Amino acid sequence: MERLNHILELLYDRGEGFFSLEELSAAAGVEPAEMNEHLEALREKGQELDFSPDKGVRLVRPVRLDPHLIERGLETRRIAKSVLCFSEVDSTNDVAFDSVLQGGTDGLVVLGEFQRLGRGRLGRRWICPPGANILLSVLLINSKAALSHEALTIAAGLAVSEAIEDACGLGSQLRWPNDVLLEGAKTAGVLVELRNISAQRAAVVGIGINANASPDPAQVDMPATDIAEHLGHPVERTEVIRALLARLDEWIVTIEAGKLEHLHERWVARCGMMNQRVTVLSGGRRHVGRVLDVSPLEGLVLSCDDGRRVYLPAAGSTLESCES
Ligand code: BT5
Repeated sequence: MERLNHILELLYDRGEGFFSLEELSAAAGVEPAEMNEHLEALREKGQELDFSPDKGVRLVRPVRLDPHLIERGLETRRIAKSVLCFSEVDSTNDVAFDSVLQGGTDGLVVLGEFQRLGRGRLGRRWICPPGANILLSVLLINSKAALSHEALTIAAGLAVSEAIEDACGLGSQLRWPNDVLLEGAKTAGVLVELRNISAQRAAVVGIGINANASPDPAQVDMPATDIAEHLGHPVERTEVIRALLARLDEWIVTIEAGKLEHLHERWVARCGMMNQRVTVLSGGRRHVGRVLDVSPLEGLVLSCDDGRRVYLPAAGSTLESCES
């Protein structure tokens, strides 16, 4: 396995370039006669290989998600010590919760190439074609109470926005409570769920990012886009995921230490909603007013048209409109 990971790493790091079979064998410390067997094993793991009679072999980009390529050299403190990649699941959030009873450890990262029953918030669906995008869940168990639904939701959105900038150089905006937008169209969404499982408090941070494909406009109720559309070329999901895990890890450690001011500041700086007039449906009531703030503890702070000041939690709230 170690040898196979090494070969995968060599091919991945060469990008669009080819390796002759001799050069690859020498770099990996493998007999040339054995190389075909290893390449076949990589194919069985789902990687697509491109063979050229004169140039040799290379990986077809973007590559299939692989735990080794995601984990290697990642310097996180709390999350991503263990990464699992599945071809098909109902929902990565469910896999993360189910793992608690099967010894799944704190910080476990679950990735899926396809979700049969991907979900959004409040019973909505998350739509995603197979093999193109990022469907990721992080399991957090036995956290201190500070790791609240509210703080995790905004931290995850911010981490996605930062990761898109780190890995792709694109600036994105945040729309409370859980959307990341590129030029006003939804590119990513966050679904945080909390459950008690055999006396353990488990939180799962679910994140869907449209990396290389957008949903059919007829299937969504607001404009959607993907990173590749804005870059003008396909995006290597592995790089976005690595940047996301590094950023999310930082924010989780920060909020667990109770340092929420920084999160607040950075979130607000990327959110175009401050002072805007909005309509929010929350807990069955419709609130119309001007946005005063977004608090990592109390949610959206709204100065309502009827003079009331309300605090609307991320869970159970939907932004219906925002007028600039
Ligand atoms: C969200 O819900 O935006 C949270 C999405 C979380 C998805 C991740 S994927 C990994 C993990 N496992 C899961 O099962 N879920 C999480 P919400 O704010 O309710 O937005 C849902 C709405 O966004 C839908 O009703 C559609 O209108 C729209 N939508 C669905 N799929 C979309 C996509 N791929 N891109 C943009 N918009 C989409």
